[in-house]
Amino acid sequence: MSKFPKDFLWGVACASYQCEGAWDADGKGPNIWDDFCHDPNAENIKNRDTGDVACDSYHRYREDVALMKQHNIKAYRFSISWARVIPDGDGAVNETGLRFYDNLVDELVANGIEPLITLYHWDLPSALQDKGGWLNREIIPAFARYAEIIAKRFKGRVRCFMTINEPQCIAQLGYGNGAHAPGWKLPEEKVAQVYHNLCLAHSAAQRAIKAVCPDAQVGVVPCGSLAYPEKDTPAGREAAYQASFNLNVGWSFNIFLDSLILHRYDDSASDAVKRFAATIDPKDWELMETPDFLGLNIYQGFMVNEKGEEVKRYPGFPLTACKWGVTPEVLHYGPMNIYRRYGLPIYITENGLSCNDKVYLDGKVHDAERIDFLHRYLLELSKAIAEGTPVRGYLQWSFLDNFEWGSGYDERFGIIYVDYRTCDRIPKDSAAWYADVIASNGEIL
Ligand code: GBH
Repeated sequence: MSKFPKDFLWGVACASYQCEGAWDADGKGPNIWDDFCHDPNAENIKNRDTGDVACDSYHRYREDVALMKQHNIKAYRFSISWARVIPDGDGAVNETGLRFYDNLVDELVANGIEPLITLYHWDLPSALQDKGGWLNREIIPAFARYAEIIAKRFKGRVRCFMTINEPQCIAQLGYGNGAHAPGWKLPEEKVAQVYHNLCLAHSAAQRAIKAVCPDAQVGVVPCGSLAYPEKDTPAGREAAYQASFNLNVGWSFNIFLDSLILHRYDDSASDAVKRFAATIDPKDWELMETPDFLGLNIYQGFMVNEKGEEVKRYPGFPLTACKWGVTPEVLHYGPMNIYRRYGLPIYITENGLSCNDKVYLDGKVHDAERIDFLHRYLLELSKAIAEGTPVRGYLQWSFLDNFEWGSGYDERFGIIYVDYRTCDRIPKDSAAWYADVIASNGEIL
């Protein structure tokens, strides 16, 4: 018997700024990542890399979809560049930009690949940032209008919409420590305001999409740290659950999801967050929309003992190229614990790793490390499913090597290698392996 349900959605993911290129083509407006990368006064990105060309997916999407089809991919999660569709964020629609996504969706559907749309994967139109970006509540109606425009256009062709990718990164990296665009460094209470506005924006967008497409599934895609137990005992599991939802660990899923779904910040919140929470207009809680599903981006977790204390990694612990821990257990306990807390169906919307991939003497890209990583993580995910967690799909990050934000092109997460000198694509060994996993619905694992 397969370890995965029979209609399990096997796919891949990517995001507009990271792969499209064509940064100023066909009427697209500037966005905060264009500005952040082009900033003449600061080296915000490794090697001053930019997404100007990236993988040139804007022009090569047909080739990409053909490659997906060749590899049995059933679903493609991509994001829409808001400024390509509405150059200033809340004004006129750029029909040419919208047509690019039309063509992409048609190409996917024609090839039997389900399109999953993310509305916002970090590339805010610059004109909206000039008005305060996610710190200003005026962004909420602008985001809802954008969602409505997209829903109208893709009604009947797209079943699954995701509003916001990783509110945690937007708030903490964009507005907290400034590592990501727009590069703002604000005090914690302001960052809490950003989180709150993101919850309200998700909710307004969800309502807008549902009004147009009542049958659509609308989700949101948070991230954060998740714990897994040192020992698989009841006490160990409980400790991992508690440690995963401590608001004070820095990166937490629940700083966003508790307020969105449970309408509260619990006692583990920092004083600054508590001060902000006390200022929330109680009517705001009534505006929060529970998503139909949660998209989880999960890369690594941390181990805790039965007392809930973090267990330090041993010397020489397995790491990926960008030094993230290889902790497959997080795909077992992570989704289980998120389900226990929120009770919503789950898609793993991102999981994968960067490797120091290169073209070998034989012209191929041998990424045994990626195959081993994905194999281990998928086996652990199957345990969560066996224990009753409703995981509907798994989207590997990423299909193509692409622009990895502050790390530029130094990190390669793809199952397809991209030679950035030519934008040529070379499927890595992991792509063939993943094709076999999909063809067998995970049976070969
Ligand atoms: C995602 O970000 C992005 O959505 C995607 O665009 C990006 O290319 C991809 O991942 C690869 O980086 O993991 O416990 O240390 C993930 C960014 C999420 C990394 C939170 C750090 C901190 C918690 N991050 N994470 S933990």
